[in-house]
Amino acid sequence: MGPSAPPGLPPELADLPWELPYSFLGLDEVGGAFESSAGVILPVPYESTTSWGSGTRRGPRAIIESSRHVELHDQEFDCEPGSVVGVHTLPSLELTRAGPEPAMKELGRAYGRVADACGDRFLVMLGGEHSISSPAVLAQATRHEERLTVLQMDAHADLRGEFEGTRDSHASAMTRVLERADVCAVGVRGVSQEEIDVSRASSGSTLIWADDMWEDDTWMDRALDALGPKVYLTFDVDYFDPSLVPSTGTPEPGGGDWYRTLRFLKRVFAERDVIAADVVELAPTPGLHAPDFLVAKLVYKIISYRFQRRLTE
Ligand SMILES: [Mn+2]
Repeated sequence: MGPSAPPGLPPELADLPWELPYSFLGLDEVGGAFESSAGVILPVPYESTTSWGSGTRRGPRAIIESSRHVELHDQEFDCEPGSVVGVHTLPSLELTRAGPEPAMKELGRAYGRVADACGDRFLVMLGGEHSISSPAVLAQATRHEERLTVLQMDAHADLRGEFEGTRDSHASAMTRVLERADVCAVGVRGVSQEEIDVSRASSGSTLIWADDMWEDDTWMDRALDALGPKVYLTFDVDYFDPSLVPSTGTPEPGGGDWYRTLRFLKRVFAERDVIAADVVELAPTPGLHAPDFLVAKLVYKIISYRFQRRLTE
């Protein structure tokens, strides 16, 4: 059988020009086998409380679809990180529609079981709206003795007590997390006075303003100083300038660019133990592929940086 022949196919059809498998990077049963993969993708197309633009439930599919067209070769590492480390794509988790609270409970339990099954593998959850991050962080927090730091790449602080009647909103995602972990938010440029007050009153909260990211790179040192040894990375794609990623619910002008962001992430992964990650809030725009592709490549870079030592050996 050819390397990308769909599983279960009659052998006499194996040599037909089948498309790449529907999986992250289009890896086949061999390159993306769970057993041998160091990276695992968990799609969670959950959307319930998005306040303005919607469509994040289509995010995971757009990221995976785009990732099939990303070049496996990475010139930074001069190899194919995806082939070297292996990336397995799980099926999408379909959470209950009975409301935000039962859905987040269900996700917390499911995520915990996935994390257990993954063991040392690096788990990357794809959203979906940002509220899915807190059950994942809380599940990871119970699995590590040291207090985690959440590195939150985001235009927003998400520190509201509750938003539109629910504490399980994307806008209060980090309020719940702060009870169990420290949070360093990078790229922030759209916050309420209430959120600034919450952050200032909490020793575990650090805000790195997008406004401070342009003169020089000293913000990278301040962010790294705020990170403990174990880090959970949550990446809300509205962190990026909307000229790069307009496909998101609450786009804010300013924000991260591509190379500066990669430089920072590479340092974070080199200098801290990043135990898991999520990438959320992509709301694909029909006919506009560049943002989907950027986010797919970002996820690939995140996985590559996680294993940068292995790739440069
Ligand atoms: Mn945001």
